Amino acid sequence: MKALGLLLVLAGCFRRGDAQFPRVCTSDDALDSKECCPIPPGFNAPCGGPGRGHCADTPDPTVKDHALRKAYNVDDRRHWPTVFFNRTCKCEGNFSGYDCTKCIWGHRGPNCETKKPPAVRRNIKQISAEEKMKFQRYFDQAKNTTSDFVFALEFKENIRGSENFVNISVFDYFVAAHYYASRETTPPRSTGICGEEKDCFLDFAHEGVGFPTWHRAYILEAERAIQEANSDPDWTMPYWDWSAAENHQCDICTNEYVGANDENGNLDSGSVFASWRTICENLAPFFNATQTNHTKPCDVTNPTGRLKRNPGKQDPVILGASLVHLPFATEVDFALRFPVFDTPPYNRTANCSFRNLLEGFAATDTGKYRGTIYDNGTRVPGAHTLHNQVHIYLNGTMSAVASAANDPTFFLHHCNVDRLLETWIRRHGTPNSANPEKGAPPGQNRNEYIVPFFPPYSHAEMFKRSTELGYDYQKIHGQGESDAESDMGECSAAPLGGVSPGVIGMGVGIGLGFVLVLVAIVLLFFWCRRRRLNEPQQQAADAGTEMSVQT
Ligand SMILES: *[C@@H]1O[C@H](CO)[C@@H](O)[C@H](O)[C@H]1NC(C)=O
Ligand SMILES: *[C@@H]1O[C@H](CO)[C@@H](O)[C@H](O)[C@H]1NC(C)=O
Ligand SMILES: *[C@@H]1O[C@H](CO)[C@@H](O)[C@H](O)[C@H]1NC(C)=O
Ligand SMILES: *[C@@H]1O[C@H](CO)[C@@H](O)[C@H](O)[C@H]1NC(C)=O
Ligand SMILES: *[C@@H]1O[C@H](CO)[C@@H](O)[C@H](O)[C@H]1NC(C)=O
Ligand SMILES: *[C@@H]1O[C@H](CO)[C@@H](O)[C@H](O)[C@H]1NC(C)=O
Ligand SMILES: *[C@@H]1O[C@H](CO)[C@@H](O)[C@H](O)[C@H]1NC(C)=O
Ligand SMILES: *[C@@H]1O[C@H](CO)[C@@H](O)[C@H](O)[C@H]1NC(C)=O
Ligand SMILES: *[C@@H]1O[C@H](CO)[C@@H](O)[C@H](O)[C@H]1NC(C)=O
Ligand SMILES: *[C@@H]1O[C@H](CO)[C@@H](O)[C@H](O)[C@H]1NC(C)=O
Ligand SMILES: [Cu+2]
Repeated sequence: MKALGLLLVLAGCFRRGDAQFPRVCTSDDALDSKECCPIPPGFNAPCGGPGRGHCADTPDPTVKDHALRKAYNVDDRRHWPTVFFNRTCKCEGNFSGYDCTKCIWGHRGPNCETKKPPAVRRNIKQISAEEKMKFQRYFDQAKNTTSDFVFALEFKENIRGSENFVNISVFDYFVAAHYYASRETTPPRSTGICGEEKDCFLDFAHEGVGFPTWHRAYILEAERAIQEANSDPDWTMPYWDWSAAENHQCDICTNEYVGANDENGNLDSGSVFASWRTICENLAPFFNATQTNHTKPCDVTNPTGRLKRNPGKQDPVILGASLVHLPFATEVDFALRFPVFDTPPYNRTANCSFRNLLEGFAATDTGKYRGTIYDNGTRVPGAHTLHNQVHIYLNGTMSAVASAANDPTFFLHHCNVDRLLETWIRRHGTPNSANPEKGAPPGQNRNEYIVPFFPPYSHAEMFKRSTELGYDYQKIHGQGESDAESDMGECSAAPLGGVSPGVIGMGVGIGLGFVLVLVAIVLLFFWCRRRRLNEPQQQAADAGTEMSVQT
């Protein structure tokens, strides 16, 4: 029963929804006309007028190959954001934002004409005491500042007007946005559309090729929102390099950083974050109660709990022995060696994919997807590596997709995940082929819009060197260190032909190339043998753990 409870809790449980838009666009008129083209303060034309922006039909880059997913056809997030608004501001020059009063990433100045030097995101373990306090104070301020965006308390079909939207804090906007992108579908199950779990599983942010770019956009938006809430445009999000954590345990789980905790997982009263309330967190049983019969989205006005964290206390029998410590640097090295960004079918089952290794559904010894299996009657947990492992290891608010972003640790963690994406980009480049034009889960193809940001922009716009987006990292991961290695697990043979110079290393002689080919042949031999031995064994997926890690 306890085990079942765990699985259910980890299942991310229910993913109800809501929607967010600028307060000025949620008037009855704007909602009716589906037009969000505000006149900015101090201007007299929508979107600022000539030279700044004008109102235009919102393009719809949606790839129409989701027909098999019944839920997609009725989901509020389909063809984002056109279910809500089909005319939005088209900004000119370097202007950006829902009313064209902001600048595109990395630009500043009254006309956004200046490209600013990249802002450097720093290792939180290496910033000054003053900077650490600033991190806490700035987050706390964001939690206490009302956002320009409001959230809906109803699904689209029930939204009648402005009265259905409520205020939300700058921080909670991000909690709700993460929840919104990854929740299950909008239609109440009572409509019968969501007969089965698979019909309703629609995650625009995880379990797919869009995972790194989705979270890149998210951290950029959050960084900017925290800067604005604190009137400090030069502040940068710090990152937590968990692969370098002392003893592979949470070295930022102290009051100096994100807060210490007691043996029950409650935050220490000395932490700034101990008083925080969480939203959109409801660990009700999966498929039951509200899940089966939800008629309203997450109530963002109703804080339900407090932050929980109990690092390393996750049950190793159920989830795997590695879940009691943080990922190793050698596992990060392994993932970064993969020159292919992602492989079909671009979801959690992808093999030999950098993205799936980084996200954490592929094993960091074989490079292959591994779900839960039953080996001669014994349950063997699936792979929960790198990003996923950090979430589960923390054993609390961070361990379920629904609630994860309530914890400030989420932002430090994802800033580091973004740093690893950046490391990959600097080693392997940004070929268009890295992000597929079609074939990815809904909303995760390269030109599709990143749900639920508004005004909309695509994954492709995030797949660039970070310096083009106006930021950099104090240090990218282990430059040079892993180049000498060639181990790619069971994937060594396949992508060898396409290996980029960075992987083999510049100046590698013909001799080393020859050795690599030999190694690949030997590995291929053992891999084939192993596969044959494994074939007769049952490979059943365990629904509970399959769902456990998608933050
Ligand atoms: C946008 O939505 C409005 C209101 O539903 C509708 O009348 C109009 O035809 C739509 N425009 C486009 C381009 O889809
Ligand atoms: C936009 O920014 C670039 C620098 O990145 C600058 O060269 C260009 O002049 C700017 N464009 C406008 C219209 O201000
Ligand atoms: C911020 O905190 C003050 C004092 O605790 C409180 O009165 C106020 O309502 C808070 N504002 C928001 C937007 O949460
Ligand atoms: C929501 O916030 C705005 C801006 O701070 C404020 O004008 C408005 O009164 C708030 N609405 C409610 C219902 O609190
Ligand atoms: C889910 O609901 C069914 C029917 O109401 C009930 O029998 C079952 O015990 C519930 N499961 C959980 C885990 O609460
Ligand atoms: C579904 O929820 C609504 C509103 O909470 C409630 O009135 C109704 O009785 C529920 N239906 C079932 C079958 O539980
Ligand atoms: C934390 O770990 C305990 C013990 O392993 C487990 O029962 C519990 O469900 C976990 N909680 C979360 C939220 O991961
Ligand atoms: C992954 O994609 C394949 C091909 O579209 C599909 O058959 C499979 O069900 C997907 N797996 C998951 C877990 O979504
Ligand atoms: C991934 O690799 C496993 C083991 O080699 C294989 O069984 C599976 O079919 C592969 N999955 C895909 C999507 O290629
Ligand atoms: C499977 O498990 C049974 C019972 O534990 C054992 O007797 C048998 O040798 C095992 N078979 C293999 C192939 O490991
Ligand atoms: Cu996430």
